[in-house]
Amino acid sequence: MSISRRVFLRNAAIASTLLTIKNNAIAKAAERTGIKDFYKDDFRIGTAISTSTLLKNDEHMLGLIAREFDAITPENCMKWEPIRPHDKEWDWAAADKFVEFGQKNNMYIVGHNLVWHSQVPKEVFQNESGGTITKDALTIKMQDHIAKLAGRYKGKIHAWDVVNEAVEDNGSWRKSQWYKIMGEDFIAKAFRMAHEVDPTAHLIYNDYNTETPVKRDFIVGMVKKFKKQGVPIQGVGLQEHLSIDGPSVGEIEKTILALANIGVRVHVTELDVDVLPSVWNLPTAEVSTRFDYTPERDPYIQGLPKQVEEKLAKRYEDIFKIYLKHRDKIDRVTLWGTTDGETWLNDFPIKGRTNYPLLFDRGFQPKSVYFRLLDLKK
Ligand code: 9MR
Repeated sequence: MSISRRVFLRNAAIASTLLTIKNNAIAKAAERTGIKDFYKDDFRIGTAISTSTLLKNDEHMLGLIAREFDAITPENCMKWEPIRPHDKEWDWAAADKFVEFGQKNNMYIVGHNLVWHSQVPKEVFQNESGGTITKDALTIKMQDHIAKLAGRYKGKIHAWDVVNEAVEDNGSWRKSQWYKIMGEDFIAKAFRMAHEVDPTAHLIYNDYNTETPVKRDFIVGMVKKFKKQGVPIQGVGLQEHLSIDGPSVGEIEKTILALANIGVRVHVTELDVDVLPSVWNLPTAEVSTRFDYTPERDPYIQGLPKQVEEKLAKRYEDIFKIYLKHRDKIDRVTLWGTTDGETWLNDFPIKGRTNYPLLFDRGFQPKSVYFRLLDLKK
């Protein structure tokens, strides 16, 4: 049994009694009851919370999250479609619970997200007769949305993913409805609006495949231009939906360095490591992509073989070594979910597979990868 696993088990058993013995060295070690505590001098460790966890008030999951993480992101409940299915219809239930939970546990609360091409009702882009809305009218809608959403949680949300995924993998603008109707300055406008509504929130541009050189260069160029124009952007989110085989940590490092170099903070916003056979060469997080299910594409239904588990642990270790090396540039490392049972990767890009991308297993127990990450901080 590794030292970290022993420390973990011992901590779970004796933390409560030892916490009172403040100056005792053993008590100090036992205070580190979750991975967040092991990394507290480096960066925050976060997770995404699902809508069902919030609405069901899933105490098992919420207890685990409170013990292990000190930053939270709503996996879906603040996106346009779920929170505002129709123009005048808002559903605040899950989002309010999310913010309350974060406040109660003193967490760094991330809002996700204000402007995205996905999970947005198509009527947002239509006028009353069903035609395409004008640029001015869409600008007003964007303003209204940001004012209501960021305004409701003003002073409570520490960071906003203001714009999500505006850039294609080939290093060009994504031709979203936002882009087509408002032009490329929809991004700068969204940041200015968010800053006006909540001047203390840290504002982030968030994207995936940021390790791809052409995409990285494009994003760096965009942010540099924004900074020059005084657009209030303070951070860039690297989603880090990675695979067990790639991309290389060298490319991840180049992105961290390039962003730090232009004066923005780096946030790892949606980390997970896909262990299943890859069925594509397409962007890893393009949510519209789907493939057919076949048994060969779902090889680990009965459990993850030891050697794959070891490979996963090693992959996480290599990735975290790079984050630690650049801890001065990184504010937060957020996992995209807590347990393997709830990951979006069980259904993407093929529905109904059994994936193992996170730190906790389907029974809510820490996996060997979790202990490997504690070992890095021994
Ligand atoms: O994890 C989210 C999943 O439950 C949703 O069905 C999906 C659809 O939009 O969005 C997932 O989260 C995405 C995140 O909001 C933005 N980056 C990519 C994430 C994975 O698709």
